[in-house]
Amino acid sequence: MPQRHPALPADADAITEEAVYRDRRRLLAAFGLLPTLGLAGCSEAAPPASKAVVTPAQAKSGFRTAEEQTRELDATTYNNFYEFGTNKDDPANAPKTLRTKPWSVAVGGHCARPGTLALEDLLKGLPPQERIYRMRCVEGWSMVIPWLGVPLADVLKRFEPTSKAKYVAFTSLADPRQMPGVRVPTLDWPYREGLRIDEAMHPLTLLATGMYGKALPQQNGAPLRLVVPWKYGFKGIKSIVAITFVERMPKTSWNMSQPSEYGFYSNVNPAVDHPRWSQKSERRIAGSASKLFAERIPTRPFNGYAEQVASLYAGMDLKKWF
Ligand SMILES: Nc1nc2c(c(=O)[nH]1)N[C@H]1C(S)=C(S)[C@@H](COP(=O)(O)O)O[C@H]1N2
Ligand SMILES: [Mo]
Repeated sequence: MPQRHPALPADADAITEEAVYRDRRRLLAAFGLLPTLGLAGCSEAAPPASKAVVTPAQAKSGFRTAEEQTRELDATTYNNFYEFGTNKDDPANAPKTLRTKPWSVAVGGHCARPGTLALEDLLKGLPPQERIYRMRCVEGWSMVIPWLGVPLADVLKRFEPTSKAKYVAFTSLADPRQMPGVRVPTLDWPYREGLRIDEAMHPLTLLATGMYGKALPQQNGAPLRLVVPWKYGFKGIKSIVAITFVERMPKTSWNMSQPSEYGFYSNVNPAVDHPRWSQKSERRIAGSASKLFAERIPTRPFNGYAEQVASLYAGMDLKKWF
């Protein structure tokens, strides 16, 4: 177990991150066996519709950061991908059983052109762009990762969503033959995530196919995963097989598992503590700082992307819509 680093601020004393992580797993053991618990996860009321405006220049200023990057070795060996086990090194150590070729994605719901497409066709004509984003896990650690991918908006527009498409729901593969963790009811499989349509269409929202100049490794969500840099890492659903335009706020896995602890929005917010730990600071795993020696730094609203995304939430009480 890592020792508490001397650079820890006082507010981090309440609970060590290792304890947070063990606690998250213990809760899963207690509640994950009850798949119907998810009922409380869907919010009934509709949030205010946003009138967000983000200029191309504003958006672009978030596409990269000069902050020290996380070493590829750390980003590919310290993972959360419960379909391959709940220990941080389980996903990297798992046999390479995920068959990513061929891979197809079913796109449907409220759109004029639904269809199931081979991954190559889904991304046809959209060259991968590099985005260097901060990623902040709800557990209190963060990384800076160079992704390769395409703006989710460019993909979604091809399906011509209708005015009923208020949200976008995403589903991961859940095949016990390819993903050993799916044989264990740690979550109500398949892993599910969702975004409001304007969040999905935001220029920062990336459908990633690679990282560090290469294709995504299995443990990071090959062959296709979501990256939403202003939200907690669990919104970045991996190994996506379905994208659905829906009218109502979709169910999302961590919210289904623990509705009082993980909201639908899950915007990074140092002012809203997790019920069991502070979110004011984070352990930055970057540069020479490995997972064992990373120092804590302050967590920023919207993970430092407030200039680009705060307008999406104008008029919303971010304590209520957490
Ligand atoms: N399908 C699926 N997607 C997932 C997860 C998961 O367990 N299953 N974990 C999430 C969490 S909690 C985080 S922090 C990120 C971690 O991404 P990384 O391992 O590539 O850093 O993936 C997210 N996407
Ligand atoms: Mo996470």
